[in-house]
Amino acid sequence: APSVSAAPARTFPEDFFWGASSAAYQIEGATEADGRGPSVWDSFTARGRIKDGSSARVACDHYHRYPEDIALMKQAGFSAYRFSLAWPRIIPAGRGAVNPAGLDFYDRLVDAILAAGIRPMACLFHWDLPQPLEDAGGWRNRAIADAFAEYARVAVRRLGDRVGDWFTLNEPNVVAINGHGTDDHAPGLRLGEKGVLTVLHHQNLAQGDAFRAMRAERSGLRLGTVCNLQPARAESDRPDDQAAAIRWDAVWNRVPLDGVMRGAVPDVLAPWFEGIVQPGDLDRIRFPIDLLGINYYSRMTMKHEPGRLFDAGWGDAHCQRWTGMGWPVQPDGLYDLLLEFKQLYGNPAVFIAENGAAYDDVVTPDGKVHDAERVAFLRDHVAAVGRALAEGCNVKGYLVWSLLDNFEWAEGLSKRFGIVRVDYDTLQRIPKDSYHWFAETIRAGRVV
Ligand code: GBH
Repeated sequence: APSVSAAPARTFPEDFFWGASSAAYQIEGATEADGRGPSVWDSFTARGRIKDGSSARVACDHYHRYPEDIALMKQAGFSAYRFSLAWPRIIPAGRGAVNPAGLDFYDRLVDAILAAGIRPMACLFHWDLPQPLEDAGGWRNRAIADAFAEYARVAVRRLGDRVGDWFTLNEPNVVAINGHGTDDHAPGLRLGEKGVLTVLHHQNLAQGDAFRAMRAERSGLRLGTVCNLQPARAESDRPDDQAAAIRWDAVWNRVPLDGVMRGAVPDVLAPWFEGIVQPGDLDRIRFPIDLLGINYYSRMTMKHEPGRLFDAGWGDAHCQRWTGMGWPVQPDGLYDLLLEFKQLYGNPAVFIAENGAAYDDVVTPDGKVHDAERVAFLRDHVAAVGRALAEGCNVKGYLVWSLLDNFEWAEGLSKRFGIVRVDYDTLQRIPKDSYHWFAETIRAGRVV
């Protein structure tokens, strides 16, 4: 007799896309191959700023091993993959001469992704700024907008026939704040509030120019950007803590979002923006994007703390669960953020462009990684996305950070975010339990 038991219902629609995100500098290695120029992260590393003393010189050697990595994606049933293009491979001096060998690599990569039946999503800037541009003032210099738009045009000209989804920046707030405010990311500056907002504003300008350059170069592309959004809470009801949380929310979340979505800067930051925004800038910054990538890791709990940027410091999150980065585990923050975004910005299409966690994984004697904490983290966050979908949020996909363990910026190789372990001695890939869990969830279309 035919079985009467039906499979449990899907919670995610058939066309919901699943996969992973990565960044060129974190996985490729081959930093001196085929005419690549130096980036600010090579300089930062050379200055001894990576905590475990490691470098990205080899990293996952994805530059040579991408076929194996794409096979892992295919096996897990990925329908999408977001990666970044290395500006220093494509235009080694940041502006001017194009390096054909750099473009050739992405050409091969894109063809391999497509051959695996996966949708390639390209991001133009995931932090590896060409060092010669930094020497010319980097993001502090308004003129960088021109160089970025030119780079965008070059990339789309070569790859736009096969890559339909283009993203400009990854987390401009982290570049501005960690790179130019608190000094823990390249280029390693402490510029104060005005400098941080200048760097944010110039990224917004460069992004606006790049959108228009890409649109002019080729029609029919889906254009978007990727923001790290962390809902901000005050540590207490005290008015000065509340005000600090509002200021920090404005810097962290609103400047990037209100820039592109509304062509606006938050009122609460007006005193610091004095002299930075020139006539016409806001029209250049605003752009009707097709798809917004949201990176979510946790909420922010802020308090009034004089002497810190914008007089805002990190408060006690009152959380019971923490990742190996010391970040609180707050899946409800993702649900709240998606609902708030829907309400504030009119429910445009979004996807989760990054979400994941580092833990101290252990390899068992038989070569397995039972990363139960990562499985729980991902399960809770995917479930939060499912609840937001059920509330009508326009979420199109979910990409995990990351497929592979990789070069975690200032933390070096010591922090592992992958659902696949990378043995940095042999470069062998070992799928963790979380990889198998993710594949199962993709197949079922619901959290398993
Ligand atoms: C992303 O940035 C990057 O895009 C990616 O390259 C990186 O490898 C990945 O995440 C993992 O780090 O102090 O507890 O409030 C992450 C940006 C900003 C996320 C700060 C965590 C602070 C958490 N991060 N945020 S907490």
